[in-house]
This record gives sequence, C-alpha cells and structure tokens, in this order.
Amino acid sequence: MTPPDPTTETLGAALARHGIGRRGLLRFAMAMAASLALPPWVAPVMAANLAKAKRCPVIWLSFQNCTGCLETLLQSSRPTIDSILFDFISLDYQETLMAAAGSAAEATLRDAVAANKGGYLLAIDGSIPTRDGGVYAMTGGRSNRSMLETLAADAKAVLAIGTCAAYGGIPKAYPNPTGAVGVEDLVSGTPVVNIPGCPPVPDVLSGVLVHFISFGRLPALDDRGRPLAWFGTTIHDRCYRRAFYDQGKFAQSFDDEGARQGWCLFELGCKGPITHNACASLKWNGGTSFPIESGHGCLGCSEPEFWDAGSFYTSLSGGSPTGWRNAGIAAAVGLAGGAAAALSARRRTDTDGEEMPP
Ligand code: FSX
Repeated sequence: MTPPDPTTETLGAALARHGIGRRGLLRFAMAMAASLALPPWVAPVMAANLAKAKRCPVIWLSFQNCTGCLETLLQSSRPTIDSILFDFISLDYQETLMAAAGSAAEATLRDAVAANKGGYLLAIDGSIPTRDGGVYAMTGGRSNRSMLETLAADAKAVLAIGTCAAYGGIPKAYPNPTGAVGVEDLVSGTPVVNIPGCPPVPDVLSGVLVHFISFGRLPALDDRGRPLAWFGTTIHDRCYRRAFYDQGKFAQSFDDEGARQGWCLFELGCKGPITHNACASLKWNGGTSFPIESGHGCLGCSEPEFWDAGSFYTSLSGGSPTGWRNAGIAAAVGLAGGAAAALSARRRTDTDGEEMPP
C-alpha cells in the first residue's frame, strides 16, 4: 500500500487511518473547546476544521535549558488523539529528537525554513544568552539570539515553551552570567505566545496547537502573552485545599497533623495565590496529581520572576518574600484578607510591626 503523502493528507484522513472517526474527533473537539473555555457551539466547528486541516510545520529550537520541557511533553499521557496530533504537526527540526547532526542538521534547518517560509510555527524552549554577543550558546557557529531573530521573522507565530523561553527562567537567576532573556525580549513583529512553567503543563501546548490548527490563529492571551484559558486564574483559585484556607486551617510543618489532614500549605510558603497556571485543573501525569496534591507547596515556577523570587519556604504573608512583584504580593494579601475573619485569632505582625493578614 502506498504510504499517504504527509504534505497533502488531511487530519481527518490521518485520524481515520488510526481508527478515529467523526464522532471521536467531535468528542475530542468538545473536550478541547471546554479546556480552552470556548462556548460549546465551537466544538463542531473545531472538529470540522480539524478534519480538513493539513500538517502544520513546526521548527523547534532548544536554547539554554535543562531539556525538562521537551521531556515532559514527550511523556504526555493524555488521549492518544493528542499524540496523533503531535504526529500530525510536521516537526521539521528538533535537535534533540532528530537523527541528523552537524552539517546535515544545519541543512535540514535551512530546508525546513525555505520550504515553509512565512507558514511555520517556531517553538522555542530555553532562554537566550545576550551577553558578549551571545557567545554562551551557539549552534553551527551562530548564536541562539541570531537564530531566534532570523527564524522568528519568517514564522507565523512563536511559541515560547517553558519559563526559560518565556521570561528567562533559571538561566536568568542571579547573577545571570550569560545575560539570559526570554523570547518576548527579543522578538517583535511576530506574535509570541508564552507557555510558562518549569516545566510547562503539556496539555496547554496541545491546546494551543489545536486552536492554531483549527482556526489559524492563537487563542486569547493575557497581558503577559499567556493563553487566558489556562493562565487567567491562579493555582489558589482552583486548589482543592482552598476550603481549608477559607476555614483558616493551615499546616505548620510538612509532617504535622494539619499536613496529614491535607490542610492548606500557605504558611509553609505555597505560592499558589500569586501563581497563574493550570496545574490545579489539568494536573500532571495524565491527571493523576499536582505538587500541592502531593503535599508540597507551589513554587511559582510559571511566574516571570522565577527563580530569584522563590523564597520557597517563606510564607507570602510573613518573613520577606523578596523579589515577588509587589502586585503579586498585594494580590496574595488581598486574598488573605478575604479569609481574615476566619483567621482573626491568628493575626500576626510583619517585620515593621504592622499587622498583616495571614
Ligand atoms: Fe527551563 Fe525547559 Fe525549566 Fe528545564 O526547555 S523551563 S529549566 S524544565 O527545560 O527551559
């Protein structure tokens, strides 16, 4: 049997080859539309568009990172249709995954850009070093910065995958010896979507891709370039321990009776109140759990100031949450204020002696 031509085969035909018919695609579209916070009537339109869509060329460059982003995306265990979608995108260049190396890899990149000029998605993971002409990360004699600026100019959109690519992340941590920055600091004129998280939630990338393949554009973004559907609320807004927060029940150590009872981890330094991400709703490992559900407070890994602003085990309402943006702290204090009545017996003072809500 002649293998299908990947440049002309539609997604509907590709799915049919995998035994997924119209009804299966509609079910998938309904789940995706719900995840994207789109109204139900969008699902049939999305399914019809997906069925007609062709392969979406993606060029993926990895810069200063730990490879955790790619690793987590490869380990995504969500429905097989997701992986079929990942198969369906044409991943034309990805250094870590491709067999080619050296000049053959460089030729692959040149060919992929030439064949898809103006029509590919550029996926970036890792931050970009800018100090000393960008010499701290080079590929084939070109700095990562030069590669990004050249390839972004010919892309339909840039996906900044992970906190490093979005905001600089761990490589940007003090003293930031390489002058690391995020994609948004260097790219203008091409739309950029930030998918932060260290690593990011894999299903968010699937959702962004599905939206782009279905409608030819990115989903709605917030003022930090993040998809609103998943970053429009905080971890705290969706946290299953929220009821304990509202009742003023806080674990005081990771092994006390409160921790055993699943009480709120706010006083142990959880950054859920100022962290925007989908961990509490989509969860990890196929929806099994997320850090707070596993007994550890949120580290705020998807926020722009991660890592330096960590102060991981210092409560937002006590000690010195140095580095977190004032706006974030104000938000946390505001949230804490909402629970003030329940917590009035436990009010405390900050270092200036001023009374603070817990
Ligand atoms: Fe950064 Fe990603 Fe954290 Fe690691 O590519 S967002 S260090 S999980 O690998 O860039």
